[in-house]
Parts: sequence; structure tokens; C-alpha cells
Amino acid sequence: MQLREAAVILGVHYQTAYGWVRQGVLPARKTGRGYEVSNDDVLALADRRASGTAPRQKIRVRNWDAQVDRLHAAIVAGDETVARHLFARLSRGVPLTDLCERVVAPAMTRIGGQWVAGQLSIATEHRASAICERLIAARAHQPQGRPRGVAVTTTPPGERHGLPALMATVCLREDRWLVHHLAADLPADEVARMAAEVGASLVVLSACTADTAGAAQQAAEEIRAAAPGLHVLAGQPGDTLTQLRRLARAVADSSLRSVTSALAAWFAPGRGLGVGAGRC
Ligand code: B12
Repeated sequence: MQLREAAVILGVHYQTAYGWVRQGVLPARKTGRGYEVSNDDVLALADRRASGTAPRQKIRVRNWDAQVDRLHAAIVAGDETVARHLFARLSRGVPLTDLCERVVAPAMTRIGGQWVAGQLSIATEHRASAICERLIAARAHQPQGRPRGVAVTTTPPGERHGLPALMATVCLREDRWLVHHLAADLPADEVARMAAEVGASLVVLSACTADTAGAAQQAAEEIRAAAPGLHVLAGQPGDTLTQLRRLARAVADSSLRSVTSALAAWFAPGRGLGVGAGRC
């Protein structure tokens, strides 16, 4: 790869990386276009820096689009190592929920557009999704402190897109929920049974398409009928993790008024309170 690319992966300015080449810290080969370095040397240096004793600077992201571009390029190419290093570097200053919402989701949405345009294969989509799942899962954590409650996350029957439910899981965990993540495509009665088994107060059904958003609504009704008093949130395309966190907090407060007002705020701009009231 070019030295400029290596600097991005190492999280340093180009001049710093160039200095390391001059000092012999990073082996490089001079080419017509500048310096070329090997993937292995860059990643070995990144690992040495990661395990070093020097305090690592927290990063502040100025250009989100550039991060989306980098992740998108890495996951389309199937280059998991580069994607992992980018993710690790961003994690030094950005909560995982924000990484999901501001970097992973837009990169995946772009991949969806390319698939529609016939530029990418289904296999590439699968590979990119699988890489993102591993990146996110590896960084998921449960913060200390009294949990807000117990939640179950999954997708409705027929919904095979797994990332939104994983993102819902990490978002709620970061917000101190104990979450049982059931992966994708589960019948409503199974979800209701698990919710009862683990004493959940909240079930989240994530959906990526218009059809499965309808299936989520239907499953939500079935779960509520099987377990009255259990709150069920059914997502749909265009929803955000910020909305999810706000609604889940309202559930945790378990005051009907706060749930109702959070829903009213959510549905205010043209989504129809009638649908919203049926959602939770
Ligand atoms: C990867 C992918 C696949 C992979 C999935 C692999 C996997 N392991 O997940 C595979 C190849 C299997 C696939 C299959 C299909 N796919 Co597909 N897929 C995608 C793609 C590219 C990415 C999906 C993704 O991860 N998105 C990123 C998510 C995380 O972003 P998000 O939707 O904004 O999610 C946010 C919210 O959901 C929120 N959230 C999560 N949970 C909750 C809960 C609540 C309550 C709230 C408030 C918020 C919330 O958090 C997320 C982060 O902000 C999308 C493109 C896209 N635009 O998403 C198409 C896309 C979803 N797929 C599409 C289609 C058509 C299909 C197929 C029908 C294709 C086919 N003919 O077979 C099948 C359907 C399979 C099925 N039955 O589910 C269409 C859907 C179109 C539509 N309007 O309905 C899309 C949009 C592509 C497109 N541009 O047309 N797909």
C-alpha cells in the first residue's frame, strides 16, 4: 500500500509516517509515486504501537464521510484486517453506537445501492455484512452500573438482515441494558418464550425492509398478546439508534406517560401516532 494509506491506518499524519520511514522504523520502497510499504509491516507496527506503554491519544473525528469511504473500501475488498484497524482506531474516541450509526450503516447502505445498480454481488454483500458483524461484536461491552432492565433483541420472521439487531444490541448494552441477542428471523412465540424466561421488560424487533417492517408490527402484536405488559418496539427502515435508546429509556422509566410522550415525539413528523401507539 502507499505510505499515505498506511498513515491513515496507523492514525498518524503523513509526515509522521514519513519520519518513521526515514528512521527505518517502517520499511518502505521508493516508487515513482512516493513510498510503498507492505501490509504486514504496517500492521506489525500498528500492533506494536497498540501494545506500547505510551498513552494513546484519543481521536476526534472531523470528517465522517472519509471514515465511511475507508470502511466501505475495506469491506467491499474483503480486507478485514484493514477494516479492523480502522475500527480500532475510531473506537479510541467514538462510542460503538455512533460508529454503528455514522460509519457502518452508511457504508452498508452504499453497498446496497451498488448491489441494486448491479455493481456488487450478493456474495460481496454477505462478506461485508459478516465483517461488520465481527468488528462490532468484538468491541461490544457491558458498562458497569445498575442495569436499566433486561431486553431481548432479534428480527421478525423472514428478516435475514442481521446487522440492525446487532446494532440495537450494542446500543442498548452501551446504555446499560442487559441484552439477550437472538440473532435473526425468529417466530414470535419463540421470542415471547425467551422474554419470559429471562424476565425481559423490553423486546426489540429490527427490520430493514418495508415488508419485514410489516412483519415486525405483526410479530409485536403476537408477542404482546402472549405476554401482556411486555413492551415491544418494532423498527422500520430509516429508524435510528438514537430513537431506539430514547424509547427504551422511556420503557425503563416504565411510566406510561413517558413512553407515550417519547412515542409522540418519535412519530410527530408525519409518521402517524396511531401506528406508533400500536408499537409499544
Ligand atoms: C447486506 C444486505 C443483505 C444481506 C444481509 C446479510 C446479513 N447477514 O445481514 C443479504 C444478501 C442476505 C440480503 C438479502 C436481501 N435483501 Co438486502 N440488503 C443488505 C444491505 C446492503 C445492508 C443491510 C444492512 O446491514 N444495513 C445497515 C443497517 C444497520 O442500517 P439501517 O437499516 O439504517 O439500520 C438502523 C435502524 O435499523 C436502527 N435500528 C435497529 N434496530 C432498531 C429498532 C428500533 C425500534 C429502532 C427505533 C431503530 C433500530 O439501527 C440501525 C443503525 O442506524 C441493505 C442496504 C441498506 N440500505 O440497508 C440491503 C437491503 C435492505 N436489501 C434489500 C433487499 C431487496 C433484499 C432481498 C429481498 C433481496 C432478494 N431479492 O433476495 C433479500 C431479503 C432477505 C430477507 N428475507 O431478509 C433492499 C430492501 C428494499 C426495501 N425497500 O424493502 C435493500 C435496502 C437494498 C436496496 N437498496 O434495495 N441483503
